[in-house]
Amino acid sequence: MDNYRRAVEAALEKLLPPPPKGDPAAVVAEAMRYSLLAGGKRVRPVLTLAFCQLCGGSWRDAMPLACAVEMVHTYSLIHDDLPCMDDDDLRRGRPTCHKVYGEAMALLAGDGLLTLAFDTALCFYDPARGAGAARTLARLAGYRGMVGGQCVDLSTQGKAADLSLLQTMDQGKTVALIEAACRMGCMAASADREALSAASRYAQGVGMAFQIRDDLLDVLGDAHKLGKNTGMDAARDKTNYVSLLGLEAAQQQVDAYTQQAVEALEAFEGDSRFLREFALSLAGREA
Ligand code: GRG
Repeated sequence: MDNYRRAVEAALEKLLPPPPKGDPAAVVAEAMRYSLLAGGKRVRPVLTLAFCQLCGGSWRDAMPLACAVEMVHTYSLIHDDLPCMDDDDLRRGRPTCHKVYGEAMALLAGDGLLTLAFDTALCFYDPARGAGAARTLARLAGYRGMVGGQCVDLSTQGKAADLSLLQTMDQGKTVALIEAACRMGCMAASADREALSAASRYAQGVGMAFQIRDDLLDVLGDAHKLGKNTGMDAARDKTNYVSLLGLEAAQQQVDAYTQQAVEALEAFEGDSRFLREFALSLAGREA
């Protein structure tokens, strides 16, 4: 885990170096770096690297695809924190991008990261595989994936939502990008269809568990450890798994989805111990 994370940090720094003096895009580049290099758990890029390794590739080869997913994720966090969305002032343990650079620049920093993500994915050493992976990322991050989930989220604010609507929202907002991360790792290793669909099943389990654990941490978590404010769903009158099911049943759902992810790994011949442990550790995460 530490190896993967360290390598991701180094690769991101290289892909988005400090702007040279006099660069007309210096402010937006600094705002992009401010959010991208602020830490974060790097869950999505680690999944890309680990799936590449599991499918018989060398994880280092998947690095551009891993970085592309993290760039899309960071753009979504910057935009999600804007006053027109969730209006948050703390992210990754720092003031949010718009608090430091202003709303217009934060919007552009998100746009800059989203487009840099595709530039990066398309620089994969095998152009056909790079294009295929970029398409997967576009589809799952787009209006039928993460963007669509965010629309459902906005529409539920202040209104009652049932379990089925919550699932639709979380499939888009959270699972879709995690699925992109897992599938892109398989694609980097030229894995077959069976592997891709098992990676999607793993992502469904881990993604739903990750989101429900996030709902639990919003109630039980420590804002300092999380690097973001807690109690936000209740303050915004948003329905989530905890408000619908209660704490205990919500954690049971986390464990059930995690088990589903672990079972999906049986389809792979390679050594899946890392991805198994990763899923289990996310189910009990504190941050
Ligand atoms: C603005 C298009 C657009 C989408 C926003 C990602 C997102 C959709 C909203 C952020 C809020 C949220 C709770 C999303 C669900 C996914 C999630 C739990 C994101 C936080 O991811 P972590 O915990 O964050 O991996 P770090 O900072 O560790 O990378």
